[in-house]
Amino acid sequence: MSDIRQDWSREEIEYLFALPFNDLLFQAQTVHRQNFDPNQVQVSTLLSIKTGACPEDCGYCPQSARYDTGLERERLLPVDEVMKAARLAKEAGSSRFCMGAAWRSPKDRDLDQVVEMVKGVKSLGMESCLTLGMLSEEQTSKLKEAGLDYYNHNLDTSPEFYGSVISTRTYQDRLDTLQNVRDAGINVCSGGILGMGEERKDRVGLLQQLANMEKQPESVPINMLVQVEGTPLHGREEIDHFEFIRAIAVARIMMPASYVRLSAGREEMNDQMQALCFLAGANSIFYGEKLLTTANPGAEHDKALFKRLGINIMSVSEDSRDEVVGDAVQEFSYKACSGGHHH
Ligand code: SAM
Ligand code: DTB
Ligand code: SF4
Repeated sequence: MSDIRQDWSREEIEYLFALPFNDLLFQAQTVHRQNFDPNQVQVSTLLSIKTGACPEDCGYCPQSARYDTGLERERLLPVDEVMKAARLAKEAGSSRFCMGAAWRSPKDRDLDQVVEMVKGVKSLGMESCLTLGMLSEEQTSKLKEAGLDYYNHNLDTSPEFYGSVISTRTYQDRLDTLQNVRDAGINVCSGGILGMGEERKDRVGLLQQLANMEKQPESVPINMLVQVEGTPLHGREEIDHFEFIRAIAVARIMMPASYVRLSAGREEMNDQMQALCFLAGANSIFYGEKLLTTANPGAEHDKALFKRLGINIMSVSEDSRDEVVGDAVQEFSYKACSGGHHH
């Protein structure tokens, strides 16, 4: 296993970003192999449990009430409807079910209903994940008690660029929620969005914030902005795909034991681009034809891609950080050499 460092300077991160592409990918893949089975990818399925009419003003988001994006708003879904979707996700091979709500933060009565959803998902033998906005200490302990495995709350970008994307909550608000999640003993899922018009120094700043946290997030989603008409960020210049792959590689090197998730934006990526992201150390994706409100590649397409690349989907029991390091890696190399899984 690689050493985990939490004292990354901006200069060091800039240096990684500026490496020749092949050197950077080689280094990232080397770190990746020291910590994970390189041919295994964790898959999570998303469901929007409460859609639209959000009071926040996140400039990228189709769910903000401030932007006319043509999105139909929906109330908090009933528990049985959520369970139906979770069962389908499990049948499709997903090991984690992630439920998202367009809230600034959950109200207590709503949280009780969400607690039932978490218990339901757990009863299927799946891992549970939520993203509901800001959480207090009291709320995180309630969710921990319910058995919640992961909480997603993104820093989105660098502290410097943040203010030009969101004004209704501060960077510090986000760090506070992440601290509450960490203190409650829930796994942290936190990452950001690239392609919002930020510069490389902002991508550097985001990764520095994530890697230098008191404990690195277990899961780091790297989203490529999904441009939605009506949002302020619609029409921003797209990020160069090689720069995106570089960011994945740098995240992998800086956070060697974290799952780096190739998140939103895969609809705009061809198979070769995604293959390079996996080579750069991404080892998790969202699986299923919808993210929260926008399109994602269908499960059939992803299955076909994985087959072409020789990638295996991680099962629920394998989806645990302890089992994919050390011995598991050794055992896998042996299997690979014996040709057992080759077509
Ligand atoms: N409302 C909660 C919150 O923002 O804390 C939870 C749901 S919110 C939709 C979850 C995350 O999705 C955001 O933090 C953002 O990083 C990501 N996201 C939202 N819209 C996006 C878009 N158009 N493209 C890429 N990522 C997006
Ligand atoms: C994350 O980082 N990406 C996911 C999940 N966390 C909640 C959300 C992506 C949303 C993309 C826009 C949409 O579908 O509404
Ligand atoms: Fe609301 Fe979350 Fe969208 Fe921001 S990202 S507008 S908080 S749903």
